[in-house]
Amino acid sequence: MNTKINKYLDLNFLGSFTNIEGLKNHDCVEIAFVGASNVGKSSAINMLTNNKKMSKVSKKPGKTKYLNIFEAEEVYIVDLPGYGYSSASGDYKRSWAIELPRYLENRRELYFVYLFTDIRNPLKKNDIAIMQKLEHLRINYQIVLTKSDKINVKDVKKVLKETSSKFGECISLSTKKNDEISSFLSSINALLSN
Ligand SMILES: Nc1nc2c(ncn2[C@@H]2O[C@H](COP(=O)(O)OP(=O)(O)O)[C@@H](O)[C@H]2O)c(=O)[nH]1
Ligand SMILES: [Mg+2]
Repeated sequence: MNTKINKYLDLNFLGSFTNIEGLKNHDCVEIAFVGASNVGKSSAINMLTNNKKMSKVSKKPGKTKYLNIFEAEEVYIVDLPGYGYSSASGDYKRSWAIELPRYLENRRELYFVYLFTDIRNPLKKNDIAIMQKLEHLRINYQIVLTKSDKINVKDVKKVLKETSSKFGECISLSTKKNDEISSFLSSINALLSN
C-alpha cells in the first residue's frame, strides 16, 4: 500500500476555458477525465503530479467550473466539468450539459477517456449515458472506480470484478493508496507509448 511511486507526471496547468473553442490544437495524445461532480477527478490530477495544489480540489461539489487543461511533455489532460450536480448554477450546468458533449463530439485531439465513478455507488444514470455516447462515437475509455479507501479491500475486489466483467478492465483508485496511483500512472504511460 505504501510502495514508492517512481515517476509522476510533470504536468503544467495551461488554463481553464468555458468552451472547447478556447482549447488549442496540438498533435499530442489528449486524455479526458470525465465523471460526476465530486467523484475525485481533480484529486486524481493532483495525485498524478504529486502536487496537492495542481488542480483545485473542492469539498463542495461543482466547483471546478470549466474545462481545465494540463500539459506534460507528450500528453494533454483535460479535466471536464462534472455532471449531475442538481443545485449547480446555470453557468455550470451549461458547461456539463452542452460543453461536455460538444467536447466529446468535436475534439479531434481526444484519444482516450477515463470515466471516474465513486466505487461506493458506481455507474449512475449519467455515467451510463456517457458510456453509450463514447461507444457511439467510438472513443476508447476505461472506468476508474474512485475513493477505494472508503470500502474494504474485499469489496474493492468484488466491485472491480463485477464492473470489469460488464465493461472491460476497470481500475480502482484512492488518494491514499500508492499502488493504485502507480497503476493509474502506468495505464496513462501505456497510452503514451502506443
Ligand atoms: N477518501 C477519499 N476521498 C477522496 C478521494 N478522492 C477525492 N476525495 C475527496 O472527494 C472530494 C471531491 O474530490 P474532487 O477531486 O474535488 O472531485 P471532482 O469534483 O471530481 O474534481 C474532496 O473532498 C476530495 O478530498 C479518495 O481517493 N479517497
Ligand atoms: Mg474537480
